[in-house]
This record gives sequence, structure tokens and C-alpha cells, in this order.
Amino acid sequence: MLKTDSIQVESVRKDFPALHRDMNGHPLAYLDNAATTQKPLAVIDRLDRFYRHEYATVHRGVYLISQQATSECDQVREKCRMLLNAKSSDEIIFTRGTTDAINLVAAAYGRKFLKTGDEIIISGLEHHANIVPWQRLCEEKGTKLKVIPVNDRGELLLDEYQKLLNGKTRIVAVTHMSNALGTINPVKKIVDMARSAAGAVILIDGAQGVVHEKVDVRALDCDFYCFSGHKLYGPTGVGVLYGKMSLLEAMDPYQTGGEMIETVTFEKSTFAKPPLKFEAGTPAIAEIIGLGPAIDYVQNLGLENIAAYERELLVCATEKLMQLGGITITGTAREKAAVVSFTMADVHPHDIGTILDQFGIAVRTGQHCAQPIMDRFHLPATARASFAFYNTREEIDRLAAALLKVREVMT
Ligand code: C6P
Repeated sequence: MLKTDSIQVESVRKDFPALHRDMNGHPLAYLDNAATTQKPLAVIDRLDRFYRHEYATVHRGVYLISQQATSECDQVREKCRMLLNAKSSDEIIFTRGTTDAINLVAAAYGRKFLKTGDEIIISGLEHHANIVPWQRLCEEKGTKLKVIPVNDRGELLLDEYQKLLNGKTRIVAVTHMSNALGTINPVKKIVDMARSAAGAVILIDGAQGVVHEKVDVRALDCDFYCFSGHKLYGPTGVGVLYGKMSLLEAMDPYQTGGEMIETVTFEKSTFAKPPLKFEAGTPAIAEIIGLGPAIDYVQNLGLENIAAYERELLVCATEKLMQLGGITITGTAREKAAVVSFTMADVHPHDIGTILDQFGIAVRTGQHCAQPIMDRFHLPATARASFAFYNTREEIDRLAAALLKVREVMT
């Protein structure tokens, strides 16, 4: 049996009610999974049950229903620890998402420890969320931002990266996987190379990576790893930042207020230990609790099975689109996840997306919040089809057939 047969796609699809609706008179083909994923019933039902029967605040209540909600959130923290293989669940901080997590590190680590003349390395593949916070920090601290260049396939040039590393490197912040091109970066190698520049801390943006690969932060030996719940089949408004405890202890708080303090007087406040030190205010209680069944769901399917199945979809979609002729796929990395970013001669990507929508096919068009990598390939925009384990080969056939229609209408 092929490994990929272990994803029983028709049975899996039954778990996702949104996949069964019509769109513009056609069955919805949802191919925008790099933006956000649809939710399984287990997540929807968990949110419903929590809001109907279990809703209460956390950490503050002496009464049972609050203690139960607190315990549920603690259990999800432990699930996140296991997902990433962190040493302690105290190293798991709940954030609003990846963007929030990176801003947290830039503010709470960067502002405290960086100084004029220091250097930060990012890559040419980054999402704006892993560019702009560092740029702002550089403006504030007089720090220099350096960028690992990318080859024509959309792969990082590690020899060039090696040249950027030096005794002034303080932060290396690199994506695990490019949302715009699908490139999977060799993050273990990137971390190991960064270790040669003593004193640099390494952040991996796992917004896309955690969805497609098994992550082990201890084996990786990164200092920070972050992801968003909504791309992992969980709710919006919740994400995770993993950080090594020694760093979390040394960092300043991010936001301040309730929950994150130990004592407060008008003269002085002292702060709670991590993770609460970084979780000011009432957290996204329901969303945190809803993340639990999302993690269970992907783990039950098996991240390796998911990756193998999605790899088949990638091969199938790449072949089908290339057979059409007149289509250029940008991003042909040897290590690549199921993201196909493409352009069609003489047709603007927005027109592609709009016409595909008429056939019930949802793809993202534009710069994908990754303008520098689009500039690298001299592209104002692309159309991007991104696949999940619930997508089918039939949907790829429909995409190919609809693209022929696009050409008919537009040229
Ligand atoms: N990419 C996409 O369509 P948030 O918005 O905080 O959940 O995630 C931000 C983010 C950070 N890094 C990477 C690699 C990402 O892909 C994203 C989100 C979406 O590609 C929305 S722009």
C-alpha cells in the first residue's frame, strides 16, 4: 500500500462541513489553505460545547467552572508542548498568531538585548510578519538588517548565508516554509550554521511549516518557533510562541496589565514567570480550547501521512498546470510543499482568481504578504493554489479545466 493511501480523503472530507457547500453554482474547491484552513467538526463542536456549557474565565476563578476552563487551557498548552517536543509547557506562550509572536520576540528580546551595530539576518523568502518587526527594531536600535538571497528555484543560498554570519549577528529569523512559493527551508542546517556566530538567537517562523512537517524544537535547537492556530485547522485569534526557558526568563515582558503580574503597587510591579509573563489580559479562552482538537486531528492523521499525500497533490497539480502550456510556476525548490504559485501569459492574476471563483474554485491572488520575494522574481502578483489533505485530484482537474476557460475568456 502506498503511504499516501493512508489518507482516506473522502472520509476525511466528511469531517469538514464547509467543504460541502456550493459556490457560484459549483461545489466549493477550497485551494487557499496557505491563507487559512477549514475546520473539522471536532473543533467546531468543541467551541460550541465550550460556549454553551463550559464558558468561564481562566486563572482568576475560585469557582469550579473557571477552574475547569483553566484546566482545559492547560491541557492544550501541554498538547502544544508535545506537538513541538518542547521541554516544558511553560515554554509555550499563547499569542494571537504568528505575527503577534514575532512582534513579541522583536519587542521583548530585541529591545532589551540589541544595540547599535548589531545585525539581524532574515531571508529573501520571508512573509511581511517576519520582515517588518525586525525593520522597525533596526530603526529603533541602529541595528542592521541583512537578507539571505534566493536562487531562481526559490531556494536559499546557504553559501551566501554563511558569509552574512559574523560576531555581530544577534538574531537569525527565517521561515520554515515559504507561503508564497512553497519552499521548505533546511531549518536544521540554518540553525547549526547560526550557532557558529556565538550569541545569535534563532527564530523559526513555523506558520506554514508546522502544518506540513513534524517539528521537534529540541532536535532543531532553535530558540523560538511560532505558528498560528488557524492554519493548523484550529480557530483564528490563537497562536503559539515556543521559546527556550532561559531566554523567556531573561526577556522583558511584552504587553503589560492583568494576568502577567506577580504583585502591583503604585510604586512598582513585579512580573509572573513565563508563560504568563507574556500573556497580558484575558486570553482567547475558547480559541485556545478549540486548538486542542485541531492538534489531535492532524496527529491522528499523522503529519507524515499528510505530507506524503500533499506531495502527491503537488506533483499532480504541477503536471496538470504545465500540460496546459502558457503557465509559469514560480518556486520550483527541490524541497517544496503543496503550494503552486503561477502566472498565465497576458492575464493578470486577479482576473485568474476572479474567473476561477465563478467555477467555485478559491485561490489567493496578489503578493501573498511577501512583496520582496515577488520583487525578486519581477512579479507584481501571482495566483496561488495551496492544498490540504482534504483536497482531491478531481479538484485539481477542475482547476486545470477552469484555467483553460480563463485563457478562452481573457485572450
Ligand atoms: N500567511 C497567506 O495567505 P498570521 O496572519 O499571524 O496568522 O500569520 C502570518 C504569517 C507569517 N508567516 C508566514 C510564513 C505566513 O504564511 C503567514 C500568513 C497567509 O500566506 C496570510 S498573509
